[in-house]
Amino acid sequence: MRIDVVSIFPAFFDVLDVSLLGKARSAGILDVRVHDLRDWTHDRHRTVDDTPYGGGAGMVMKPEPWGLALDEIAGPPAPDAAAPDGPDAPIIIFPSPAGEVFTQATARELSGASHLVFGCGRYEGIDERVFEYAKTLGSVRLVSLGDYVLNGGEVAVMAMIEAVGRLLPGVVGNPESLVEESHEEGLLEYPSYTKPSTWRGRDVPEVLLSGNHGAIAAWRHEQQVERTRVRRPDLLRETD
Ligand code: 6GU
Repeated sequence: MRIDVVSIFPAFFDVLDVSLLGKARSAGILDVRVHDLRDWTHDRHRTVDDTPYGGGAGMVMKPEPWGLALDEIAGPPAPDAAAPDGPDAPIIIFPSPAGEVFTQATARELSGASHLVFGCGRYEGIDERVFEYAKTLGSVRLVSLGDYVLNGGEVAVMAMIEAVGRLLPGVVGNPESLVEESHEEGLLEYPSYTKPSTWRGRDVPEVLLSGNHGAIAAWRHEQQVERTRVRRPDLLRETD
């Protein structure tokens, strides 16, 4: 999978070189390219923002550098109007607290694509015409991590890249661990224990030492349902 990231703080993405995703990059499973939006400016100050039309607080990211960056990374515009939806067209993702919420289902969906482009906004946002223009190059999604506000999209995009990247074949050693974890089956993960069987006066639940695989599976499922009911009742309602 190829992933392009456009940001005015490319250094945020230096940590992609470490850990599991670093290995996926060296193994050639994940080709991540991080770009500095200012490389597509042409003035002496490498300006990427300006004051908002209509007034109001803060600054808005100018459309011109974004247009040039997207042309180079995701473009050129397809002569055929249907092409942006074609199988080779990139998915262009703009992290935004005003977007659809990113879930494990979103990560699964994006992990099937061959080319993702992330456009990280800062300041009060990006000129709205950039989103419309991007639709001529690929399929566009505005995606939020949840109902709180970050200063910019970079941290959100790091989270999305990790959630998507670990689903690519060969990135996580044991594919079974992907199926059993939280959110894959609409439930939270069951509790885990390791040796010693007694620690500081606390015992590991008896059933886990029983060797009875049926009873263990049933107990784990019960724990998943109970935890989900207590911590995330909204997840249970969704599967009704
Ligand atoms: Cl994707 N961006 C920003 N700036 N804030 C957020 C977010 C994204 N998701 C939650 N908060």
